[in-house]
Amino acid sequence: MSNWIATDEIRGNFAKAMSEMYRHEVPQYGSLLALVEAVNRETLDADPTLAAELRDSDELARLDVERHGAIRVGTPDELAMLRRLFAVMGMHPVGYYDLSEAGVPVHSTAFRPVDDAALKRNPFRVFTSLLRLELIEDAALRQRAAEILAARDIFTPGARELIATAERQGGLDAEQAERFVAEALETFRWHREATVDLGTYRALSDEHRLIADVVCFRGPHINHLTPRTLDIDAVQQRMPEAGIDPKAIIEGPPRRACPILLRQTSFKALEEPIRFADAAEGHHTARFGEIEQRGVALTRKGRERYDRLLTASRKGGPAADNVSHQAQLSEVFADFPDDPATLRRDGLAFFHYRAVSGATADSGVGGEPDVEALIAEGALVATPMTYEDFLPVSAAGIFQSNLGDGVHDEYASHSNQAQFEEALGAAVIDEIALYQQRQEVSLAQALSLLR
Ligand code: OOG
Ligand code: NI
Repeated sequence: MSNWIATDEIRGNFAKAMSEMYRHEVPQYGSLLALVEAVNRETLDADPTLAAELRDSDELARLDVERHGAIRVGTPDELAMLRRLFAVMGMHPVGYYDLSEAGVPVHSTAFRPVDDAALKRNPFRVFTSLLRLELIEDAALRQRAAEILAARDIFTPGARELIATAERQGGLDAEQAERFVAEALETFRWHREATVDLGTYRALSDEHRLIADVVCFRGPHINHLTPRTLDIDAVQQRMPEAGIDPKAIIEGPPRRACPILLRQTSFKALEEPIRFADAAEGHHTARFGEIEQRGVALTRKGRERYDRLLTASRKGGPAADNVSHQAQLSEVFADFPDDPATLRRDGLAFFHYRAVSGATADSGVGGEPDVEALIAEGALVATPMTYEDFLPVSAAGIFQSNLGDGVHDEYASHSNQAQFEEALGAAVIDEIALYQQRQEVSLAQALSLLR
């Protein structure tokens, strides 16, 4: 056996180091964490059943730990190297998101743990976007941006060396893992100094604020971190009294008895002082804080229904405020089943199956197993499988609320997963196939115990 440090442990240490760095860099993020902690505590006090459930599933201790962060990079090489860096921490590219339709010139994936044990240990993921320079219409500006990007290296020599070592050895020992976390962290650090003069920054920013954010700095600063909240509606409502300016609406599905997919909200990005290469002083807004609340993962059929209802709810144009937005959503989503049994029987959501210890099966074992009968007789238990990914419409809303006014029209481009995967140097994992597989494995294991 090797003495390599588990990838789950490296990921946990990295997420912790990133959280500390970000709290130091963006003090308002610390205020958000304090608010989330207070709301989580009050929710648990008011709901002993929920508290017991979380305690039984070992969730309590790491409730306030971040669930995701996000970065944006400029070149295929940067993306491909990030894939190798994240792999050292057991994080792999899952899903493809095209944001160009929403006026954001990027496409993205999420680097995240994929198997049950790793997700349980620490689900930290990084939403990673690649700038699509080809969408910049002005040829001279496109060329200039490409040159600036070609001149930078967002990885330290130490990080490059340790990634190669991990690949060669098949892991890192304790000393190497500790150095790796410190070196990898450098890529995500904020730089107060831009690499370009103010004029270049302005030209890129006028094309799209996001282009300036990606191109003008030494690295892809982490632009937000996102802890988990047990009551996103309460945090949204209480942000102003904590001195935090929230985005207008909570993204995603409405509040449900049986939560589905992902609900998110953030505070607006802060204006931060920048020194430009020509010694000019200016400002840049990029960094913010976000919170998330996750529900059950939907099957393809469930997801299609979600997308259809979400589109229907947007027909009337944007709501005046979050309260009316949520009311509008709830009305439309009345058509979506809201109890676990129906979601499961209608094939709308994914579940984990577990054999009840000591149970024996009276129904159907030997022949074709009758899952419904086994559940009804108490031999088999199905629990909702948490959604681990992102939602493109929600992501676009998060991007836009943090890019300020001057929202760009839709880009005349199509989603291009093949181009993204070529840049990445690998195929992205299909998230639906992954949930399906985890469900099948859990069911097969449970049934084999009942035989
Ligand atoms: C990423 C925005 C998307 C989310 O939670 O949907 C995102 C970004 O602003 O770079 O993080
Ligand atoms: Ni996010």
